[in-house]
Amino acid sequence: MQTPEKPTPKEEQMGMPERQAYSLNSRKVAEATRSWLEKRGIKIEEIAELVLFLQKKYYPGLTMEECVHNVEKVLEKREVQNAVLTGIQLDVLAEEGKLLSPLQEMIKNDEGLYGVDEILALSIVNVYGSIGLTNFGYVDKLKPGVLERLNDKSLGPVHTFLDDIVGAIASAASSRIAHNKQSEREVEIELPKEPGDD
Ligand SMILES: [Ca+2]
Repeated sequence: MQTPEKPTPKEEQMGMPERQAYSLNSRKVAEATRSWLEKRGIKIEEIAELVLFLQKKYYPGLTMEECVHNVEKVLEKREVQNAVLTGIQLDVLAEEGKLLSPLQEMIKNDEGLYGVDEILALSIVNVYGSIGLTNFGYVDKLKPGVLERLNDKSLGPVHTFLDDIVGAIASAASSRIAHNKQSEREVEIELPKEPGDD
């Protein structure tokens, strides 16, 4: 709910009306994230397939269902939602020719020396710690599954930011799995608790 903010003394002096305070609607941000990924042709299952590709050699019993669940958990994070919305917005604006030159041409042509797309994606990778970084580099190099499609420039749409974002979400979900599997293992072998472990 937005509540009007009291005008500052200066505004009152100038006869300005009460302002609407900005307040963030978290649910809206989460919904917009899901809906923009979908509009840009990305299915959660495709990201989950990348996770399975990255993790199956470490956890042979890992299921697609677990991968989907971990992708969903990553997408609940605000840092992730912020990066998704920012990157997709820039892709869309570049596609429509609405950015200012020379940024317009750089993003449209996925200029090799640009690199801000990768930097933005790192804010997703870092959510579950630096172990996601290795996976991020790995998928960026191999471009398996959905990443191959996103990198095919002949198809038309601009995905300069989206390819890194999708790779980053898969990498973060992989880190989340690794962290959780480690905790499960520690419970299984009943490691003695250290003081203050609870
Ligand atoms: Ca890129």
